[in-house]
Amino acid sequence: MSFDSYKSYKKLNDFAKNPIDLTKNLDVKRIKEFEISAMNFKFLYAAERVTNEVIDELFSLAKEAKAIDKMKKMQDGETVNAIRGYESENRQVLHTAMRDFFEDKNESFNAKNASNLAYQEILKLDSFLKNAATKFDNIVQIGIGGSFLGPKALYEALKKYSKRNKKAYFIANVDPDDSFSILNEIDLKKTLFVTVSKSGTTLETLTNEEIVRNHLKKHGLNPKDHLASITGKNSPMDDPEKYLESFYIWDYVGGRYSVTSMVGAVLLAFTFGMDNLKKILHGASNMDKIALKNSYDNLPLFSALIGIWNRNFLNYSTQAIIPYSQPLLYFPLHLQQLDMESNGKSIDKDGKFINFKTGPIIFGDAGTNAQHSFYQSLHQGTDIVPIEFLGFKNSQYNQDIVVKGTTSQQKLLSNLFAQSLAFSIGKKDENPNKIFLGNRPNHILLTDILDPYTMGAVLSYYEHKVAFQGFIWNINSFDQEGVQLGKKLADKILDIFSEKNKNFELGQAFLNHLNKK
Ligand code: G6Q
Repeated sequence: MSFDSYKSYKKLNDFAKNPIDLTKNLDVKRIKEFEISAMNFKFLYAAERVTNEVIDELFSLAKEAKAIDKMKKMQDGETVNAIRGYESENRQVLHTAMRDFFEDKNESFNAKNASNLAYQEILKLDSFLKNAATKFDNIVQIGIGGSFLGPKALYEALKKYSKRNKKAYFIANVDPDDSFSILNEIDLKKTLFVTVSKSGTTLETLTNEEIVRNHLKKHGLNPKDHLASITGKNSPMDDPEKYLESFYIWDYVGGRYSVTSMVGAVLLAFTFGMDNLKKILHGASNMDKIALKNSYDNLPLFSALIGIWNRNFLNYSTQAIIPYSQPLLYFPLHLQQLDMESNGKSIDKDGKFINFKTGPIIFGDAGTNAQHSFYQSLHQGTDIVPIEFLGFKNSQYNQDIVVKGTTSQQKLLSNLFAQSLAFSIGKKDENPNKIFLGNRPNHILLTDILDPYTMGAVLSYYEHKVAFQGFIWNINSFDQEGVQLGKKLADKILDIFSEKNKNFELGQAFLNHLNKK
């Protein structure tokens, strides 16, 4: 059944004609009541344009769409990455199996899973790092898209937890300035390179690996002693002649969902240690379990429903994600891929074009910095942009000073809360230039501190939020034909560069610009 033919769809549309006016109704009582919590998180949604009736109806919508059943089927390994009746990837979606090693509260790995393929890779990584950690100080991950953005975001987020002298770098873009800026900086003798490509065929990644191999040789080093690969079993990169070790991923782990597989695990364990990797996996796994709960404290489902309310009923086309946390600077970029590549779709799971909106445009930056750039538009622009704020009660380094009566951490959080209120309540003024209309919806995901466990949980929260929205819209959130097209087009135009196909007139027209004086 289509999303827009659910009974709740009609009711929600009626509610949306007259949503609650936050400029009049946001008070202390509402702030206290409009909160759910799970694990170590609070989700504060008083500043969203919802009432209890709207929330109840959104949950009815989720029920009609069988959202939790679908989540369970996904985690149980049903083939949910498919379009019925058409050629499609036709795969299971099992990123949750990459971290399903824990009993609820027990941090140690569960031995009964010892036959699990993912678990075997963890053991392989453990023994590989015992040796690699003594030889290398740096790790350079060569990979792009899903093989880059998530691991980069988590590395930056958790740098504070780095082992002494261990540093990570990333080469993603085929722009030679990306690779050489790093190669010129690092001590090659002390560097482990890991090439990450699930397909083992991505142009940018293979080119950058060649640059690295060439550079190592030029400096008298044997590439084989410095390179490992993370790839699909039997891919062109699964080759013991060329790599110290190959770690495996499987086609049931999508690129943008692969951070907790070996795609992220090798670099994160190298820099932060196996213990911290396990904490990341544990946090993610516990959030996976929350996503199966049939109750309002199913955090990812709640967030997905708020997103659907804003997107489909209040008709907002964008979504800003603003962590008030400098270490999370790169996280919105990962979320942009996760959300937009998963839910930027126009057909349903039966291949029919749909008549409603799907995934919004996602963007973000760290607060308070964002306040000094695009917030102007968010406060007074003609488009309303719903915002998800992330806040942490404590800073990571636990170093701070009191200036004019408050710590920097207090200043950071006060700004977050003040902005949330300003967006929703607005401000009246005689001067039209100083009027803030308010009713700009937002919510806050609040927790204690950005540590490895919490980071894993936040990562999983977003993975499931995106999946829930896809389940409710009945679209396939797990393929990416739009990205595949780019890969094919690049190959075609490269044929012109290599002069195999001089007749490709349009491409040639572009290339002519290179030769013009
Ligand atoms: C992610 C996408 C895409 C992919 C890259 C790299 O979900 O499919 O971003 O991760 O194109 O692909 P490889 O890992 O195969 O090199």
